[in-house]
Amino acid sequence: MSLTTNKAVLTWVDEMAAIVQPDSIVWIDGSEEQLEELRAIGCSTGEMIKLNQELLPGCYYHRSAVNDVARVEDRTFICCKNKEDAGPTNNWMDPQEMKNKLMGIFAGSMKGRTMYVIPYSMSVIGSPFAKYGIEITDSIYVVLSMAIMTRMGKEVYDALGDSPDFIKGLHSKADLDAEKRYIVHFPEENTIMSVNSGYGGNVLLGKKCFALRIASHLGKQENWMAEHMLILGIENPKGEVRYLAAAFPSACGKTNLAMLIPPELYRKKGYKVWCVGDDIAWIRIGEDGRLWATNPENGFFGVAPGTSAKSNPNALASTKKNSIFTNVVLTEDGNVWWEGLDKNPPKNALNWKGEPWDTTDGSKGAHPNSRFTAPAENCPCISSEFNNPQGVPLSAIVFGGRRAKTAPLVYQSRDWQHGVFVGSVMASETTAAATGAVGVVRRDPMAMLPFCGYNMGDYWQHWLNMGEMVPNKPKIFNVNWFRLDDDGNFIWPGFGDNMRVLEWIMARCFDEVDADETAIGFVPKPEDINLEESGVSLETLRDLLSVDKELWKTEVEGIKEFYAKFGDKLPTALREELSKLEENLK
Ligand code: OXD
Ligand code: MN
Repeated sequence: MSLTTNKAVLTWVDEMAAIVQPDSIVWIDGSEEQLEELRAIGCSTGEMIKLNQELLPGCYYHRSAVNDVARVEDRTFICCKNKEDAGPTNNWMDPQEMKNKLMGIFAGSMKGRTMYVIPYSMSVIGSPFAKYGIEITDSIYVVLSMAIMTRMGKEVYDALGDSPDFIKGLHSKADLDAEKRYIVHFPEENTIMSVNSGYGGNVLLGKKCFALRIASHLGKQENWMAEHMLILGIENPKGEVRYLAAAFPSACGKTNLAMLIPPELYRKKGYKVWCVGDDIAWIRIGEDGRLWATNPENGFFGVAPGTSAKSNPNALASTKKNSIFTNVVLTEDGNVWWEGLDKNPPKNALNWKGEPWDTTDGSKGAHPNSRFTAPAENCPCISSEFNNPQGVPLSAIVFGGRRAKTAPLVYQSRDWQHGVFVGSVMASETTAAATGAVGVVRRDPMAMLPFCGYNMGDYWQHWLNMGEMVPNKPKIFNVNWFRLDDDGNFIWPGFGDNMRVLEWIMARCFDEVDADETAIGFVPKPEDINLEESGVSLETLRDLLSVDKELWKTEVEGIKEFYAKFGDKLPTALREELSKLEENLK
């Protein structure tokens, strides 16, 4: 029975059902009874495996197909009417042509299956940030995961009322045929279609597809921002909490930073770090003229390998109940394991493919992109403001990447416009750490390269415009935890010690500390970074903060080449900033 009388919802669900032809339709209401029923069905078909409920209460296991374990950027499309609106960094196809192609693939794809209709909200239902979506899917794994990752259930229909203002998402696993796998966005129609995949990043449509690609396009029209950023609060010994949002490309430790545990010396003084979000920030202008941010998600979809009691105890604790594990090792006693969890790989376990797995053969037990899907409320350091409908006020925005030599440990932009420039040229290098060889530079502006739902040049202009609209702007910084010495070793300890840098960033935001101006922006006076009990000498810190003009001249050439792709869409302000940098390096 449908749970709504909303005509736009009913008509769209009817139309989609006529195409995919399911045997039956189930309207998801979000109740525990219904979810429990779906878990039982999922377990009976093998789609889900119930884990040891004493060790991991409420936890389940899932495997995706062997050819379907990651986001597929080459098969991800932005289909707007004009190709130029998608820009040089997105795949594009004419919307009608794409729909014709997709309809051929979706036709009859749910024959013999049940179609689930999931109502969900990104952000707290009814809050100024909230946007609603409906996802149609033939996967129980998707329903159960959406129940963790979003605010899901019939309250969404109550909030939506008669409005046609919701994001339509159609997903079918179809045959899991990699050649016919498509993740497609129609930003002008608020529609997402995903087919032939069952991997979370491609099928939990609230996440990258809606909360970043579609939402970035909405934000441009409605004067707000959807960003690939973590949000955290730093509580100082006076009990004041100051917030920052930070963007890093995938695999730069975003979840670790979001859940950072300060070094003992800071904890003793009363410092705490609170996690508001680990992946996505929606940012709006508050009535007080500041930028306010919320995490639109309700859970974490984190990479399992490398997550341990040492690297990220908060993330690990988050997975101990009501979580779903995908493509990790399944142990004999219904527990889970992955590389980097501890040094005791289990015996008689099954690897991510479901095969008996023996550590002596040298193969990995968990897929490197295996995941946990965990409720945010499980996180020991979740912010008390996580559910605040107004979000949290941002004092700082931080960009970062993985650079072997070029970028110093931290620097501050001179102003908002310069900060947008710093974000627009963000990059990571693939480093062969063992040999110290420096790899290829991949530009990933604002960490949004795979997630911006429109022309990146227009997106930068939107950032610049937002700066004009916000009287009380956050300060913009860049960090690099990954500087290498000549032998290829990391110089900065990272992890909890990154707190020392965050402390300086906040001190700058509140005019509590001075800085040195360099060609690229402001860097800390070395004595202003607290090195007590860090094992890092002042000499090493000086080195970490140094700006090598010759390397930056090479960087300028790389930026010019990258910017050239955007033609007329490159905002003049960014062209100016590049000239300024070039001038400063003379
Ligand atoms: C993610 C990503 O999965 O950025 O969050 O790839
Ligand atoms: Mn991400």
